Amino acid sequence: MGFSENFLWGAASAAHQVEGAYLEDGKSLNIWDLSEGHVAYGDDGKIACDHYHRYKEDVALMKEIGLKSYRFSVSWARIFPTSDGKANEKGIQFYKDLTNELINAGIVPICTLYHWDMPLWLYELGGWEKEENIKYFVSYAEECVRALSDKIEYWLTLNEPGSFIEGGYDLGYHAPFVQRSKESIRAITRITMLAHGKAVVAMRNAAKRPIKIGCAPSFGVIMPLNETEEEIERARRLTFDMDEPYYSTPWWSDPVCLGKRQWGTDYLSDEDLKIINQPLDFFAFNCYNAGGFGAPKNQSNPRCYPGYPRTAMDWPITPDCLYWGARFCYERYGLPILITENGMANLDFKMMDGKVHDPQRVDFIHRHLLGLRRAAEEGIEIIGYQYWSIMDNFEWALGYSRRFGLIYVDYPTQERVLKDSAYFYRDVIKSNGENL
Ligand code: IFM
Repeated sequence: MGFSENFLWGAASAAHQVEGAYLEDGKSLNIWDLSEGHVAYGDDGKIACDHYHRYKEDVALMKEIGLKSYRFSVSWARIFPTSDGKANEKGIQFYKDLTNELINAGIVPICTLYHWDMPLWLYELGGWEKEENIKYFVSYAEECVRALSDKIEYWLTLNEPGSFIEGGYDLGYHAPFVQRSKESIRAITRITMLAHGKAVVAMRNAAKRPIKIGCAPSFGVIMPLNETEEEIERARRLTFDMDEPYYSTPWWSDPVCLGKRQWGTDYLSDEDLKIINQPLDFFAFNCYNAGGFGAPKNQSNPRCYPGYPRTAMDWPITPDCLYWGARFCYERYGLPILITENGMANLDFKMMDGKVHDPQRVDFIHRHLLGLRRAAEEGIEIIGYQYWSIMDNFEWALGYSRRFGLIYVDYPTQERVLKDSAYFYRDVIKSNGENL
């Protein structure tokens, strides 16, 4: 048995990376709208892929690729442009329209609530650094679910909490571009975990019908160097190792999914854990490669040699990461697996024949899906795979200089061109992965 019958073959995006329309229909500024001086080439997300205006054309392209699902995020500042608690009808309408368009095209919507674009007003009130602000996330989650749960079954609370805390508050290269002490980072971690837990409860209460909820942390699995039991156990242990606690998989997922306190006993109380550890319907994760290439700590790495295959992000290509990631997470968390992001940046351009040939991405997708299919064949319950990204977009601090899309975007004209990988993915979807 390979991929399940209703496997959610999809692709993903995030509001700030594709929408543009940064001040339209009542939207207010978010923390990434003030990225001047922090983004390569002075790029910003004001227009991005203009998806806000072109969503119909984009959904038609998704249909052409044969997507069964599409993961997008809601722009919080479109729904609540100020702190006054009044939802912006025009903002909500956009997501209703997008959802209807998807459903009419036979595409299952998967909605992420927070993909890094905090409203500026909330940041000015202390953002994730103030516990009393949790209520704003809860109201926002409730509002989205009330408005959209008749059509949307799959929900994700936070995208890659490890990345936005590390990038935004520790290293400072992502919005809000600040650097805080380790003590503050612990407080922010606790507050975002509580926000997740409280939102899950509120979402289930607000839903018009039963909904499925997960969270989308990033995951750096450690892969075994061979498949002996001993080596597999070593990799499993290192994957969930607490020696390097910050932003590792269990740092987030053990409290959230197991109700277990990690790296220190002081900052999550028993009461906190009860709030944080809400039942989830699936374990989602974003995975681009294996952390440390699977090498034992402090040892030279046989997998890391000069000229090792890498993407245009300089990230190593480690296709078995999806197999080991799905396997280890399924064993540990016991929930069906949803891959919410996996993909590669490539040096794509439109060629003389007017097409975008991206053999590296075709090969990347092919190899990663073979690993995922192996996991499915071994009985791991996997409900879907979302390629990152549906289209080239605003890659945060790197601006438009990195292209991850299945669809090429020519930014000056906003022309879209399906890349070879989109046609390859279409055939994979058509055969439910049997052609791999
Ligand atoms: O573009 C990002 C996305 O927003 C979050 N996950 C990683 C992607 C590639 O860097």
